[in-house]
Amino acid sequence: MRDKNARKILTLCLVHQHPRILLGFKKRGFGEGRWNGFGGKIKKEEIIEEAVKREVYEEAGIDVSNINKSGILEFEFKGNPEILEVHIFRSDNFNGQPKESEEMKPKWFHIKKIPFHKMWPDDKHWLPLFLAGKKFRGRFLFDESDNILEHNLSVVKRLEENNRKRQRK
Ligand code: 6OG
Repeated sequence: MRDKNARKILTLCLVHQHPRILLGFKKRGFGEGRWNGFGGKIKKEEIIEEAVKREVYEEAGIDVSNINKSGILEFEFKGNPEILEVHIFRSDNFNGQPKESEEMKPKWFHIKKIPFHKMWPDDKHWLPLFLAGKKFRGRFLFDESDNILEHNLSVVKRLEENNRKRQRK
């Protein structure tokens, strides 16, 4: 057994068309006021790739066809037993025009001008690996003010999935 903590599986997708990347400004909910990729929870009837595509469509109004998993990160907040397991995907093409939704305001950024100071603090650690086309796994522990207390991050050849049953909300 890995752990007894509650685990929430989430998706996060970034469209990377070198040298630009599409981010969304989160207007409400968890991560409000930060730039991030697009994503969220997986519905009961969905496989993870379906959830990735649905979330990108709902939040940015575009269809991503080609998606590849880049990383799996675990996030924990001190004093909270819940583990967020975020599956990060890349896409290099899409159909449609990015448009603002109730949740996100999409915008292209040159990869040299990524607004790290207005993003989750973990992003500056793994986004360079993502942009370099690497696959990675890691874990971040945050305090109550979203500062990183501990972290580890490694490049992996393959992203093996765990066998355990996914716990869904
Ligand atoms: P909803 O709750 O809106 O989905 N997410 C994180 N992304 C980054 N870069 N760092 C974190 O560190 C994150 N925690 C969660 C996953 C939340 C969205 O935010 C991502 C989802 O795409 C703590 O349904």
